[in-house]
Amino acid sequence: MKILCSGDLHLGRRSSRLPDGLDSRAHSAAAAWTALVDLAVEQRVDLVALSGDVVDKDAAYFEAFGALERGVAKLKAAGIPIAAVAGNHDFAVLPKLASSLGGGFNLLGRDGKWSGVPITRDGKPALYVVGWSFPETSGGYVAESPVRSFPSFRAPEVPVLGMLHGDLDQPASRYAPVGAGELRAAPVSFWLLGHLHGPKLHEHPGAATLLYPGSPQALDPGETGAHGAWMLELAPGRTPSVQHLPLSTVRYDAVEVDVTGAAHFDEMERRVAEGVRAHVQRVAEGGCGPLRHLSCRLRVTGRTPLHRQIDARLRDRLHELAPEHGTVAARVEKLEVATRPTADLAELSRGNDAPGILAGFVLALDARALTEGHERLMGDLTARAMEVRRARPYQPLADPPLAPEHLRELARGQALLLIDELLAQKEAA
Ligand SMILES: [Mn+2]
Repeated sequence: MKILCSGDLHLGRRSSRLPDGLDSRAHSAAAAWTALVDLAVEQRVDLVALSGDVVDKDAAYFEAFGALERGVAKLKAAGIPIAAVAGNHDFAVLPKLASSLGGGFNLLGRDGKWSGVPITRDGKPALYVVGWSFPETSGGYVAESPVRSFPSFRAPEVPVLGMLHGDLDQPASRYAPVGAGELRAAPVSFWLLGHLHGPKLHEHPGAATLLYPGSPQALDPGETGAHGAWMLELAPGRTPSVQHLPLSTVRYDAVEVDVTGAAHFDEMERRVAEGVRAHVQRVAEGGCGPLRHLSCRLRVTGRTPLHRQIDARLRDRLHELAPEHGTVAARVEKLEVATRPTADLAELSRGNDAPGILAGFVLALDARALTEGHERLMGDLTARAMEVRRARPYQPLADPPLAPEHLRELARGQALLLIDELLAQKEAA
């Protein structure tokens, strides 16, 4: 049995925070659903399974329902049935739609009551699908685990696919909290879950796999990484196999670039450009399907004397940073500068303020020329370090004793951190 799995489509929504000039309809949940349907027909799957939040709560009516209707009609014409459950977004609308979509669209678990449907292949039963939906009257909130009311039934000879929209291992959640343990105790071969927009696969030896397929179209910068659908193959007596198939035209990623040591703007900009370019290349060459737009949240880190000017300088030029690789174009959607200054210790040590005194201490440590005051400080520090070591929780770590070399490194590191902190406070003031 080949089953194309998806969920959290949120039909009616489009990928957010794209640059001006991109056709947002091409980057919509509806467009990804259309691509998913084409894939199902092309791959001659036996079932399309949708784990809830198929339609967004605030959906654009015609975009969502028009696309759903056309996709379902195309699947039906190809003889491919659909199994779906309702989530906390479409608890009210999906049951109504299911009635108008007619046979072939199987909404399971209406009114929060588990129900199942046999799926045949070549006229013979080949799979049993069992599912639970958010009740129409729930308002999108269910505080108890639906698995408590899981029916006791004699496991059929064929594999069983379980479907449910809910929050895994979050007992306090109001969105149908379920435990991995209770799911795996049920006579189900594979669980298709919904609610998380990022894909998540939970495999456990000798027990059912749990899969959050994630939205087929990435919709928000918080939903990083590859998005698509999953091809599941189930056969009696065989371990289920799943494969991620990229479908999203948009991908959101966090990209970090370290500019430590960059002494000139040219060098800093070269490193940033190189970091983003290398990321696009990695993604584009990693098998990214129909991906067109890579939206990056750029974080610049490291120690550099340019520290204070980087933000203004980069922000001005970010629009010029638009590397492409193959069919994928990248843009920086957001910039975070988390660099630190390279403190000039000799310069600092001329001052009589706290950073100056700390800088003098670090220089004295490096030169192994401690003043009397420094010696006293090291003495205090050693005593404090020994006290911490003797504390009960650290007993197992208390051997070997602290070497002077180690203490010096500890003092040096802490002094540098403190200098950074003090300078940052001065800057912010
Ligand atoms: Mn949800």
